[in-house]
Amino acid sequence: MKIHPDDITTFNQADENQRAEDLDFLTRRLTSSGHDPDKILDRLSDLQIAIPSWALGSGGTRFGRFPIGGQPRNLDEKIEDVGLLHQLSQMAGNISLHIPWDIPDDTERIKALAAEYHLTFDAMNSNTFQDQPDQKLSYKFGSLSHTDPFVRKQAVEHNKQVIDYGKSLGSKSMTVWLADGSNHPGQTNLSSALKRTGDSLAEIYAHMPADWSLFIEYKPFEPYFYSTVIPDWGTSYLLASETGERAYSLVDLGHHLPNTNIEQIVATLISRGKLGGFHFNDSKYADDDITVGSIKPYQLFLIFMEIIQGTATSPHNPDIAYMIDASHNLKDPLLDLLESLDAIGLAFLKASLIDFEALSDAQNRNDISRSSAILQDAFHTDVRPLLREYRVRKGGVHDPIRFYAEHNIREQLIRNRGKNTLATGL
Ligand SMILES: [Mn+2]
Repeated sequence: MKIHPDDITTFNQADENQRAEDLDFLTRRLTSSGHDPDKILDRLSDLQIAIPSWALGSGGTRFGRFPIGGQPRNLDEKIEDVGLLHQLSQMAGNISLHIPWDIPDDTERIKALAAEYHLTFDAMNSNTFQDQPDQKLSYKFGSLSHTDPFVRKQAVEHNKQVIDYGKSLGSKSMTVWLADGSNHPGQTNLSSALKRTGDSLAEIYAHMPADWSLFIEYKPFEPYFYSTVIPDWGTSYLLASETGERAYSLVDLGHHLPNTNIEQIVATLISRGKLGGFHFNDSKYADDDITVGSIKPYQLFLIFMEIIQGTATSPHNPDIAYMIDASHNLKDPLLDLLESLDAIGLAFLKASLIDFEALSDAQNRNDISRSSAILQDAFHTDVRPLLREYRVRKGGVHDPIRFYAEHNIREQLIRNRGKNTLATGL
């Protein structure tokens, strides 16, 4: 669905004066403390967040699924939905495809359709965590780490095929999230499984074009509950280092045990030029995949602090590929993604306000209370006027969540697509 520019203008004009007043107040504050709001907005413009093709429908749990109407029925409609998110928020200019859930029937046509919505293809995602109906060998006991060389070969071939689809769509990277693991002590030889995984990754890496990057995602547990072959950033870093220069670690916020200091992991990986991708979500207990910033907004702010600080000082770091990796069991997925985009934008803007020079000075003097005052000052600044201004300047709406509700977008989608639709995904 494309929103008519007149509707955007009318919506934005409604409270233009109030917004101008709010922005003026914030701009004066920022300018007086040495910030250039225009520069900050330019950097926000570079922060485009990929939306994965599986996040647009209702997810479920292993206990049940409660679908909502108007879900995208095919890849065309998924692109349409990401296009809508981008048109409203101006922050979601990429789509991340999952194969085989979203195999493009005609890559040229799909590429052209995405371009119509000003979207490009971000990292491709492979799937060896479930068996497909036409699949010869099962992944029940693993894929890239499997004891049987024929299963490993099948899994490697699948990953190569995903790269080929990505090549024809203009993607430049591949994310491997490997579910392989075990449920019982003694079920697998842990070090042999890791060795086999490294060998399989090397084959996938060798298939990538020279300008591609490989992202290696880690996760401590689930779907398996005793061991996971790539459980943590250390193992991911080890594999990335051994696989090659263009292999990087990927940090998914939900893939950590409770209370892990994720911002420190981010800092460490960036310092070694090995943070390639980042998956946003939030969680209370485990990999809950809920709305970004809804539980731990301060953690998100601290992560952006490390990203801004780290990428400015680490010369070898690649552009980080950002994606929202959430699933939506109760909320309207599109609304939830808009909320997540808001949270990301706000955390980034707040972290941009940190006075890094003063912070470094305070750190060198071991002035702890000054350091924390600098962070608190940035974190508690209401930067919403700046985010609204960014969107209006770029042709989006100042408040995508309100626009979505007021224009009854879900009702329109249900009218166009039907009430009983099911999107591919989990
Ligand atoms: Mn992820």
